[in-house]
Amino acid sequence: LGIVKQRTFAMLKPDIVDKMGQVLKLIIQNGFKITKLKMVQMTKEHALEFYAEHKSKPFLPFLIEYMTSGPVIAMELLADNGVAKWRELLGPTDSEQARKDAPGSIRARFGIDKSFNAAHGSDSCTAAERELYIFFPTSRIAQYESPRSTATFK
Ligand code: DGI
Repeated sequence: LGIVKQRTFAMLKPDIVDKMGQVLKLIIQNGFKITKLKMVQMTKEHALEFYAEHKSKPFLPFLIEYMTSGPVIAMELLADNGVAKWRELLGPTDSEQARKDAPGSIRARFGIDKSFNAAHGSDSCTAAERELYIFFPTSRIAQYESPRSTATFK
């Protein structure tokens, strides 16, 4: 049923925070509105909650250590078909694969491999709501809406 404005959760992982200018420019050039943004240092508990679906994976301890190694940039992005559109701009999980299959993607350009892959994106609207709520819990009471965006949030 047509194209719908969607919000999604995006995050720049600790090792690319120093390149945030380049990445934010790319995000804006690709038609996203950045409707929320903050830099935050995740605690171990915070990271474990965020990656709860991976709790039995062998790489979880490594992932938690990486994600808590420095501050991240957490964002709410808004665009037509925003969830899928952001996953597309991100590229495949493994940055080495991304350089083969999606050379213009963020993971191809800024990531290293499947462990250090530059950025995160929600894989569904349900995941986006859960993840946005972890990073922007006050949005439930403040209902912030970007003054530049009159679109209906889905
Ligand atoms: O949704 P994605 O971030 O693309 O991928 P995911 O939900 O399957 O995995 C979450 C993160 O966990 C991913 O961004 C990087 C890390 N990861 C996933 N698979 C592997 C991995 N890390 C290592 N070291 N090995 C993996 O196979």
